[in-house]
Amino acid sequence: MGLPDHFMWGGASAANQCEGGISEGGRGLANVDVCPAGPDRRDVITGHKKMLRMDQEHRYPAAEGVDFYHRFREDIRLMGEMGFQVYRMSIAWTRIFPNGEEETPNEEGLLFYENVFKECRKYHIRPLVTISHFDCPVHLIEKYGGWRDRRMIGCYLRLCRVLFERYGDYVTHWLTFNEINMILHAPFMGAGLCFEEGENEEQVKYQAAHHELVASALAVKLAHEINPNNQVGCMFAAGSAYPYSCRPEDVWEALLTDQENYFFVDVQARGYYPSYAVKRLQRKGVCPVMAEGDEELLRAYPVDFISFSYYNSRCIAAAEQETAEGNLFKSAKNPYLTFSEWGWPIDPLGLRITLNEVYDRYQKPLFIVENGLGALDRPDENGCVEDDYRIDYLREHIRAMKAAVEEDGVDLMGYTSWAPVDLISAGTGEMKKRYGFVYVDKNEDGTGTGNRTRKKSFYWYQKVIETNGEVL
Ligand code: BGP
Repeated sequence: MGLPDHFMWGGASAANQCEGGISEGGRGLANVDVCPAGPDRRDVITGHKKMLRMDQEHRYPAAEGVDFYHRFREDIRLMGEMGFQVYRMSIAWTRIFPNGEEETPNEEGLLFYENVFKECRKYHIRPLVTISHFDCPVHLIEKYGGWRDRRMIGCYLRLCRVLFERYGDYVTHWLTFNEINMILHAPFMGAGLCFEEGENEEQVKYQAAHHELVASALAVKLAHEINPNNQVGCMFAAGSAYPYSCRPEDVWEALLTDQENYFFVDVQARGYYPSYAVKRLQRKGVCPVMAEGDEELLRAYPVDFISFSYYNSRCIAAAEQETAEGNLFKSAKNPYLTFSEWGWPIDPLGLRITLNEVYDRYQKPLFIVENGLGALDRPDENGCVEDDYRIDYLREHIRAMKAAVEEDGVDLMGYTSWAPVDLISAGTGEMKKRYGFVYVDKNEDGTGTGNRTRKKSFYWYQKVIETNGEVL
């Protein structure tokens, strides 16, 4: 019993939420840079408010992030101290191709990530690289309208080729798109989509999704061609949909919600559009236009493994119910659960349920690449953060994960919690919604020293890793 020896422990972050330095090193402007903090954020990330430049009235938290761009050595040293075996991170596309379609990549950007990988190597930390974590050059949004245009596939593959060729010595594990199903809920973040008045949004989203799915399959092909040791995974925002009651109508609605999310993985892992999706897209008149050969490509290059984020389960009712928040979208309030300070359900058993469901469905190795608690941390007079609430959350989720592996036989490659060092929230743009084992002295208005301090959970997680999950 116990987790396998090769199980990988670590943490996960995203370039736009931690790096900052957006006008350094020749970097170009990206969609995530122009997502402001505050009340307009929601409309911007959903594509309903077009804002492709920064203005004076808003604050743009990605501009500074938590300064990983300058402090990565310190941050990776802290990860090393916790015993990380894997660090999931993402590449800022515009550091490599500032406008997305230059002939040659930007050497300064390439060097930055090379240095990051070298630093990881010092501590025997293996990078797991998300090629696009809510990331799209603004130039490509202006020119092509983001992923609604098929030409995005070529731009993305140009990035992939450079990454696979340049970093072959450092990286063998890749994820094509972060939370690919979020294109339905945050289409500007997920695909650089801004909607025009009166257009059929669903059609645009599924067309863009199709392009990302083809790009993902072609990335798998390319990764394997360049280095047969490369392993490429998909990544989706998971969390099983529970029926609000045993009323068949509730069960049916829950099934539809699950299918909406599994659709993406069905294509990436099984290699074809599932029949339920074909029928539904046809009925709604929103079938994506496919090019000749797309279906063959999808079939020929499924992913090697499946990764996902899990923060909460969802609860679905056919009739109107009180709602609860959750990772980027709301669902009915589950009366049996407690909730985080941001109103997200807390459901550790839901992780075991999700792991079983996903493994049953695909029979491919899984990787939990995000899980954690966004909470307000209050340092005491000595600057210490006693984050027992975070430890409790993680402990229960890791227990549930272990049960799925040890008792249910789920094949799980590893676990990377979100996020080792505090960073900017994707959903709200807030700094005060913290996930880290390491506290960053930075306030909501951007003030603070940026200094890093170990929280109580830092030492707890260190022990968890040291004992391969035996001491929780
Ligand atoms: C996922 C994203 C992450 C991350 C996380 C937590 O959707 O992949 O980028 O931020 O959720 O969400 P939030 O930052 O909104 O609390």
